[in-house]
Amino acid sequence: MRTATIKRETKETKINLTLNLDGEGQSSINTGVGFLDHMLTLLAFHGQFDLNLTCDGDLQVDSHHTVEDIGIALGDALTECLGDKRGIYRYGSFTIPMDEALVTVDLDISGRAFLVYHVPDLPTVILGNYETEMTEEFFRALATHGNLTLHINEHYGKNSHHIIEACFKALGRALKQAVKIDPENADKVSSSKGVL
Ligand SMILES: [Mn+2]
Repeated sequence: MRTATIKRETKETKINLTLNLDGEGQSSINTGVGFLDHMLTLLAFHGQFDLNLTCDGDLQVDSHHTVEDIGIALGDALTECLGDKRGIYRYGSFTIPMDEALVTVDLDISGRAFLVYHVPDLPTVILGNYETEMTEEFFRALATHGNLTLHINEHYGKNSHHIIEACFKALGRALKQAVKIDPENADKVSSSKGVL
């Protein structure tokens, strides 16, 4: 089983996270940010990961530290779960429609952290207690700590909830493809260099 437990504590957030990459999409998530809980539940479901997460963050400030630090913890967990990345398909691409919104996520578990984020149409600044500009910060933290090349492209959309939800669902589906073990190459690293 590819699992990781991350405990991360700073003066701003206290996070406990367990990730099982070979799970069934079950999750128990309590971050104090309802919209983020909703997004991470979808990410786990569509990625078919099991994810348990609690965060006690400084929400009296805003959601910034909580959202960013959860991205860091999840990226660290992904890196730990994947180890030397032997056998994985490595690449994933998925396009998700969510009512009027359409988003594509393309990713490479490359060992080189890079985020391309083209999501220009978020008309709503705050959803519950979640600042929508934190979406980019979450994905940057995840890409950096998960050592992912992550491209997120919104094609169009009007409703901020729909657009962000499409991002998370597409990420879940693309990750599911990329971390899956290729049975024909289960003992090989998917790079001509021999290392990812
Ligand atoms: Mn929703």
